[in-house]
Formats: sequence, structure tokens, C-alpha cells
Amino acid sequence: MDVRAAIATEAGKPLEIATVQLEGPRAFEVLVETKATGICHTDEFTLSGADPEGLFPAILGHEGAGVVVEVGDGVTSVKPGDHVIPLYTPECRQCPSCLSRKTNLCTAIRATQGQGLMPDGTSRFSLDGKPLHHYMGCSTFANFTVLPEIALAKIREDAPFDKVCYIGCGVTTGIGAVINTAGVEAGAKAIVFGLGGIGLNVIQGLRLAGADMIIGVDLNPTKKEWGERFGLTHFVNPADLEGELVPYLVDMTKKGADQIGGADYTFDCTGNVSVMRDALESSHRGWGVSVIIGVAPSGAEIATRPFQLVTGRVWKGTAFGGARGRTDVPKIVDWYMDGKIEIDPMITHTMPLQDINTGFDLMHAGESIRSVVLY
Ligand code: NAD
Ligand code: AHE
Ligand code: ZN
Repeated sequence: MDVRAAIATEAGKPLEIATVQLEGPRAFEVLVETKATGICHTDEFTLSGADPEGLFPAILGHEGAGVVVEVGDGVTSVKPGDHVIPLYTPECRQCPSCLSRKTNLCTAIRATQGQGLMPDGTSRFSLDGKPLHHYMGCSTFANFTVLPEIALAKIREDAPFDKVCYIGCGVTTGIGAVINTAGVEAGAKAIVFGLGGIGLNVIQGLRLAGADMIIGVDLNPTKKEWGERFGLTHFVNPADLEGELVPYLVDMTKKGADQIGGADYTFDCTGNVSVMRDALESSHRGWGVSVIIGVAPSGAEIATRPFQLVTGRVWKGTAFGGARGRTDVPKIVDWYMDGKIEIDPMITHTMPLQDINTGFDLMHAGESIRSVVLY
């Protein structure tokens, strides 16, 4: 069938809107009509050429919501008409990783997903007979897409696509990093570096967990007000400081008898490796946990003095907030529908597919939190 898509033709070039061909679903695959998709910084990361796994030409997009149109042989968990959120971290419930109960990183189809292919090693998308790569197993920058059954979370039908698409990445990543990865307890002190589409969700996750002190760090001064809308208690712009950032943050967290200072939990939501170091080193001696969420460019490496870890700080990372998508995503949709978490104010811009490059421009300019493409 013919579908409308935004094609990443090569690194650093704007997406090209075109009609491309999409084959129907094969066994254990599902054809989905995409109704809405967010634009995440990771789409920009891959489009920029910084992603070591980046492939071109490809149809990017991994933060969508839509409706099942057709299912392939053997599909049992969804049927035409079901509302779904595509999962870049699938949940097969059978692979060693899923069975371990220690990680959400299902390995059932990771190898082919990283090659921009469906699990049978082929692509469903093509243009003039030449294959186009899938992206993160989702390719939501097309009005129809094909996914493996294990990469779809079935959600309630009254949830609005234009809002819950954000649960496909940003919301789940931010809130999940707090709840699943860090395990933040009530009364904790936390620092969030980078208050964008992910960092604001970390902040609302911290509020949900009952954190007492939530410090936000961002170079963009407009992010102070943004953070405060979701529970930020203090804001620091490193550009306004005369001295070093880490001692300044450690000082802020000193309280009463605890004159060592440092946050119980810190989160990197920038993808900048020197920020990751600051995040680790501003966590508390003896027990601080620092969670890396941001993705860093090809070749980048993190560094710190081993002494930072010897003295009890823990460096962790998280993908998709540690969430098991088919199990957890429908619950997060319920949290949104029940008013436990906010999404609407973070969706600052919407646009038709035709204008998707404007969404990337707004991100570069620091003007959007989330842009959502409506089909
Ligand atoms: P965004 O562009 O919306 O926000 C980034 C924020 O970081 C901006 O507010 C920016 O001003 C701030 N920032 C940049 N450099 C900074 C610095 N040196 N110090 C302080 N603040 C700085 O991006 P986003 O969508 O929120 O994504 C954030 C990161 O998380 C990206 O690297 C993205 O690829 C990654 N990500 C990871 C996962 C995961 O599963 N691990 C999921 C989604 C996104
Ligand atoms: N391909 C990159 C890494 C990109 C990355 O870390 N992706 C995250 C999701 S970011 C969503 O916005 C992820 O889930 N990683 C785990 C996985 O299996 O891909 C690189 O550096 O190679
Ligand atoms: Zn994302």
C-alpha cells in the first residue's frame, strides 16, 4: 500500500516527505495506522549522524499511538480496531532477559531492530523498489507502519492519541527512571540535569514519589518556570554561577546535621558526558545514585575518579525508564486518564506530517518541550 512518510535520507539533512510503499504484516506482525507521534531528542540524535547505530535512508519516529488495522498469522494479543502504543523496547515475556525479571531490555528482536529490519531480516518499507530502514522497530513518522506483535502495548480506547503518544517514550522514560530505576523514596533530595521533554517527566516522577527537594539544572533560563509547573523546588543555571557547579549543588543540599551534602538521586537528561560526570559527583557520598538517561554521541565516553564510586556513589543507566512496555504502558495511560500525571501542558506544539521539520527546528531553538505530529 502507499503511505505518507518523512524519510531521513542522510545525516544532517531535513526529513523529506514522500509517498512510500508499505508491505502488509507477515506472521506475528501487525499493521498499525499511526494517529500521532511525538518528536524525541533521540530522533534528532540519529538524524544528526551522532548515533553509531544510525542508518539511512530510514523512517524515524518512536513515540507514537495508533490503531491496529490488520494482523498477520499467529497474532493473538491484538486485533483490528485495538488502540496501541508502539514499543521500541518490546516485551516478549519469553527471552532470558524478560524471564530474568532483572531488566526491561527484551532481547527477542534486538539484533534485527538495530539493523533497521523486521525480525525476519527484511524491511516492509520501500521507495521505488528500494528498501527503507525501519527505526527503533517503530517508524512512527509514517501514517501506517508495521511492527512485531511483541512491540505493541494495547491501551484503553478513550485515551487521546495526541497526548498518550508521549507515553511511547518521554513520559515513561522520565517517570520510570524515578520509580523503576532509581527507586526514589518519599523525602528524598534530587537533582535533574536538563529540563526538556525527559527531564520534566523526571520531575513529575519525583513529585509522585514524594521527593522533598527537586533541583533542576539547565542552561536555558525559561526552563525554571517549566520545572516549577511540575514540582521543581530550586533552579540553577550553570551560566549564572561564578564558581564550580558541583560544589554549589552539594552546598544546596546540606541540611541540619548532614554537612557532607549531595543529592540522594541525580538524573542526566542531556546526553552530555561532562554533565553526566557532574551528576554523579553531586550525588551523596556513601549512597548517592546517579541515573544516566541522555544518549551520548558516537565516540563519547564518561569519566570520573574511581574514588567517587569507592565512596559509595552508584552510576546507573536506564532505557525506556526500565518499563516493561506491554505490562506497564497501559497502566501509565490509566495514570494519565485518572489525572495522576500531566501530559497536556508539555505538548507545546502540534503539526501535520508535512511540517515535521518545524518540530526539529523548535527543538534546536529550545522553544518546544514536545512537538507532536498529528496524522
Ligand atoms: P530536549 O532537547 O527536550 O531537552 C534537553 C534539555 O537539556 C534542554 O532543556 C537543554 O537546554 C538542556 N541542556 C543541554 N545541555 C545542557 C547542559 N550542558 N547543562 C544543562 N542543561 C543542558 O531533549 P529530551 O527529549 O528531553 O531528551 C533528553 C536526552 O534523553 C536526550 O539525550 C535523548 O536522546 C535522551 N533520551 C533517552 C531515553 C532513554 O530511554 N534512555 C529516552 C528518551 C530520550
Ligand atoms: N543507538 C544508540 C543508543 C540509543 C539509545 O540508547 N537508545 C535508548 C532509547 S532512547 C529513546 O529516546 C535505548 O532504548 N537503548 C537500548 C537499546 O537496546 O537500544 C547507540 O549509542 O548505539
Ligand atoms: Zn525517545
